[in-house]
Amino acid sequence: MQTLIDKLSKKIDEHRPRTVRLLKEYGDVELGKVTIGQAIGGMRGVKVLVTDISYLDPNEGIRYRGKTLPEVFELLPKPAGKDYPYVESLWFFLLTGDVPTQAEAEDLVEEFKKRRKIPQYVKDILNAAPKDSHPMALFSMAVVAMQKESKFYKAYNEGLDKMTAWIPMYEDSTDLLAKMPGIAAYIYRMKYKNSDFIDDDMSLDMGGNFAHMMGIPVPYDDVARMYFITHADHESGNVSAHSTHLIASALSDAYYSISGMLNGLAGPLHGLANQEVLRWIQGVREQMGNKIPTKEEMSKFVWDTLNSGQVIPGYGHAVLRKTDPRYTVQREFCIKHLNDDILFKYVDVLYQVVPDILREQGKAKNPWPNVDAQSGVIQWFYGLQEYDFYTVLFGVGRAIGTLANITWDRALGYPIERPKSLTTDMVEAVAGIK
Ligand code: HAX
Repeated sequence: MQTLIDKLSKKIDEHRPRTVRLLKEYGDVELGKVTIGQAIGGMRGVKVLVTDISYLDPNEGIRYRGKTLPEVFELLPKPAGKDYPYVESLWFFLLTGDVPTQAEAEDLVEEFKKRRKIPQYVKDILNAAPKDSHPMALFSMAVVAMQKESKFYKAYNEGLDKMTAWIPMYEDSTDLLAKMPGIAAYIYRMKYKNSDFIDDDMSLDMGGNFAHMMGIPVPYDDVARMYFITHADHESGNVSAHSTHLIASALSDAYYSISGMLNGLAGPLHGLANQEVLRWIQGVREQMGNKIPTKEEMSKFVWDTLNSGQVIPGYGHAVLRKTDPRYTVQREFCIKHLNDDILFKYVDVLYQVVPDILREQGKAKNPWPNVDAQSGVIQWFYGLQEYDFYTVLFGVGRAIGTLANITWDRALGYPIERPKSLTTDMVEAVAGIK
């Protein structure tokens, strides 16, 4: 673990002068302009965030620290005999940009184990929640309940030093990340398995222990590793990443920030889309009486959905303009492991018809599938069929990237966020209407 914090410290020292120089000497250089369309239209494409942890190219898709997802899967150390890397090793990679050695990854796995015990009061709070609370509301509640553990908050109250503020942020982030899979599994067993909880197995890494605590057998451990890594980061402007960054910019700690991140992720246009995809496919399946629809039959379902004013969940994207590589890695997983699965066949027929239909409809700028179109089917196949839980899985994954980002935010001293708003009168005046 010392290796990671030492390495990170060195990286931060090397990086800081670049940010300082850009601010001091080039602070007035324009990165772009802002149109009225962007101000009213959700700030699409406005370049106002700086991060080195991931970059989303509209035509290529996501790269973490310059690497594509298949490269990340290939490069990061794996547990013996497993196909997918230690999730813990992604934490090391996203923070430092360096691929950890097998020994460094395994050290980190041990460090995470020391931090993953869930406080009893969190379990008590979850147990006391209404039985029909959404799992995302429970997850957010559990995370914010742990705010009292914050080392950053404590350091702030003792007089925070700007140069070292990233250290307690890093500590909180590691503590929280280590606990999130266990909390997720607790929520799952409480809500859907009659509170028949399964104890932590200290011999297992994050992915392995998560599968164990969920009560889902091998190879679900590899599914969990693949899923958490695939969902970890998508640069900084999406709702979950931006909420985390925005909240942390007020010097709120990691617990407040990640609870807010989960609230944003819970929206149906963002992370909840994976649940919506499954709900929608199940509706089609019921109507088809389990028969795999022809392309014509599926097209009719898609048009009916569009004509009723709904979006096709799992399709479209605010930035991407091609098939999401996160969809592709999961599709390849499905072709290898669940090629005969009926729901995968539904997803496959959808892939054949939806892009053409969305193009014909002419509204969506991107007719291609995103990450959420495929992920629920994999979970369903391995027995996790309570689809309103799916966004919780996304939340565990997304915490990795967003926590790495807010650790760097503190390291680089990013200030409180405060864009400017105008009134409609003012915008009309700029437009020359008034
Ligand atoms: N089905 C039907 N219509 C769609 C569509 C879809 N999948 N995607 C976009 N459109 C529509 C929009 O609703 C919008 O219509 P209006 O002009 O009537 O408002 C129009 O096409 C233009 O939208 P856009 O510029 O292409 O897309 P946005 O940047 O505004 O929105 C979304 C991006 C992802 C929210 C959008 O594509 C969508 O609603 N997709 C379905 C929900 C979904 O899959 N969300 C998950 C996205 C990935 C993610 O964040 N995961 O967490």
